[in-house]
Amino acid sequence: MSEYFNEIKKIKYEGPTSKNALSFKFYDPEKIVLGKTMKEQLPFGMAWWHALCNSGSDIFGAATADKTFGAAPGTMDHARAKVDVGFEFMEKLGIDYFCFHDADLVPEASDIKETNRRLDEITDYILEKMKITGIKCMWGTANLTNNPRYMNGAASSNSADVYCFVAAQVKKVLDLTVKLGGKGYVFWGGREGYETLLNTDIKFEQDNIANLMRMAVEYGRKIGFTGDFYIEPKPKEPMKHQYDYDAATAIGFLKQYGLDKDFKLNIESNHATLAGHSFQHDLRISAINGMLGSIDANQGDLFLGWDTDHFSSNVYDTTMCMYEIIKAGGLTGGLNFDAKNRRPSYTKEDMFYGFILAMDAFALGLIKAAKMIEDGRIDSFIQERYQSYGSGIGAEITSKKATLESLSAYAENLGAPALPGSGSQEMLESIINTILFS
Ligand code: XLS
Ligand code: NI
Ligand code: NI
Repeated sequence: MSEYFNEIKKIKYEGPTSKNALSFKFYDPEKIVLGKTMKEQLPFGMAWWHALCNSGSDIFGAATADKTFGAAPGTMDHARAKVDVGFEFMEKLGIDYFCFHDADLVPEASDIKETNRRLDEITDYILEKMKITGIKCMWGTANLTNNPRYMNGAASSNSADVYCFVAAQVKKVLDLTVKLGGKGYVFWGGREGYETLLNTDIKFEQDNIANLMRMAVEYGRKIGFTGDFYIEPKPKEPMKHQYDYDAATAIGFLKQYGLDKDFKLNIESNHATLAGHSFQHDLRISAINGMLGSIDANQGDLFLGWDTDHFSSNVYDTTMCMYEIIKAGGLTGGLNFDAKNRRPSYTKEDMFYGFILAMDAFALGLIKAAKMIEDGRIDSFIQERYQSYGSGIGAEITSKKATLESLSAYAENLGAPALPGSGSQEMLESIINTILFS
C-alpha cells in the first residue's frame, strides 16, 4: 500500500528551540537518562481503538475525523487498511508497541466462528507487519462492553449464555495475544458493576468475575502465555458503580480470590482521577503491593466527571508518574496512549500532534523525575521524618517486640510527647517547582 501520511516524514528530535510542530522537543530516543536510553525507559504504545478507530463522533454529533483510510467501513479491506496505516503511523513516530481489543481489529460477525476467522486472518497480516518493522504487541483485551448482550455486564451478567460468550472472547484474545507475543492481557471491567441494588447480587457477580479470571489464567498458562494479566481499575462509566473502583479495591479483590500472583494492575491516569485520587496515588498503591504492571497514559479534565482521554500534557503529573515507575524498578508492560484527539482536531497532522505532545510530556517527566531522584531531598526528608522508629521504643515497635502494655508504660513516663516534626509541605513543593522549572 502507498503511504497514507505521505506528506509527513519520520518525526525526529529537534530540541526545545525547534518551531517545527512535527518534531520532538524533549523525546530524544537515544539520550541516556539514569543509565538507560529514553526509548528503553519509555516503552510507548499506540491504542488501536483511539488512533485507528475513533473518529470524533459523540452523542451530540457525527464523526469529524476520517478514519476510513480509503476503505469501506465494516469490511475486511478496512481492517487491513487500519493495519497499514497503524504501522506507518507507529514507524513514523518511533512507537514500539500497540494494544488492541478484538473489536478494534475486525468487524464483528453475527456468528462468533466467523468473527474468529476474521481475527485469524487479520492477525496473520499484523504478524507480517510486526516482522518487517520490529513493532511489538504490548497487550490485548476483549471488548466486553459494546455489544448489547453485555448490557447487564460481562462476567457479571445475570445470563449464563452471555457468560459463555465472555469466555469465548477472552479465550480467543488470549490465543491472539500469544500469537502476537503480547506482554500482557488486560481486563478492564467496563460493565462489571451495577446500576441499582434492587436488581443486583454483588457477591454472586463478583464470584463469577473471579471465576472467569481464574479460568483465563489456567487457559493462558496452558497455551504458553507467560506475561501478566492486568486489571485496569475504573470507578464509574459506563456503569454507575464499577467493581474495580481503584487500585486498592482491585488489589483487595485479587487477594481475596487468590489471583494476585498472576495479576498486576494497568493504571490509567484519567481513571484514578475519576476515583478521586491523583494518578500518583494509584501508582504508589500498586507499586507498594508489587503490582504496578502497566500504564494507560492519558489525562482527564478535572472539571468533567467522565473519561475524557486527553493526551497527557501536564508535566507535573508525568513527572510524578515517572518517579513512581523508576522507584518501582520499571513496568512489565509500558505506557499505552489510551488517548484521543479532541473532536475539532481532526486532521492527519493532529494525530501526530497528540502523540508528540504526550511523548514529549513523558520525556520531560522522565528527565525531571531523574532530577528528583538525583537531587535526593525528597527521599531524605521522608527518611528523616520517620527516624523516631530507627532506635529505642520506635525500633521495638517495628521489630514487633512491643506490646500494648509496654508502650502504655512508656507513654506514662513520657509526660507530654514532643510535637512530631513539621510536614513542611510548602518547602517540598517549592523544591519540586525548582526542579521542574530550572
Ligand atoms: C476505558 C478503558 C479502555 C481500556 C481497554 O475507559 O480505558 O479503553 O483501556 O479496554
Ligand atoms: Ni484504558
Ligand atoms: Ni479509560
